Amino acid sequence: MKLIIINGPNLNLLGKREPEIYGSDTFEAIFKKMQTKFPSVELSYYQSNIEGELIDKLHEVGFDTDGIVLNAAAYTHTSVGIGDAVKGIETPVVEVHISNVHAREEFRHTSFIAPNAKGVIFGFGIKGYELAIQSFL
Ligand code: CA2
Repeated sequence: MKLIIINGPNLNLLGKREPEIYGSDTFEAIFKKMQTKFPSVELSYYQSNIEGELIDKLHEVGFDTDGIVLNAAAYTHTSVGIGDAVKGIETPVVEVHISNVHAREEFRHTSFIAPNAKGVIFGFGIKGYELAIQSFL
């Protein structure tokens, strides 16, 4: 099973700032733990702060990967382009958010991805990525 985790803007700062919301582990450390936890999964990881690069990556992997775990971060709430890309590809996408976006500001309650996602996981911290991987297994 081939899965990819795609993280959007500012998630490269995980473990470096705002640990009370996003935890204190870097994504590199989290990713290594997930590789150990799911040895049968060919797991890869991509992060970009640039909307178009995220869209290009969705197009690149969206026809020959078994599943995409997508935390588009702030673009979740703003990007028609990423929403359209998720709609346009074949690979199922599980949308993940570390925080409970529905317990935060109103603008975080909207997602351009959710209508075309297989499912959405939010509010379980970093565990949400593992839950998303499990949902594909
Ligand atoms: O809860 C999530 O996973 C979010 O996708 C995170 C986004 C936020 O805009 C979404 O509404 C919810 C923000 C990611 C910023 O990540 C940081 C990590 C550490 C330090 C600063 C920012």
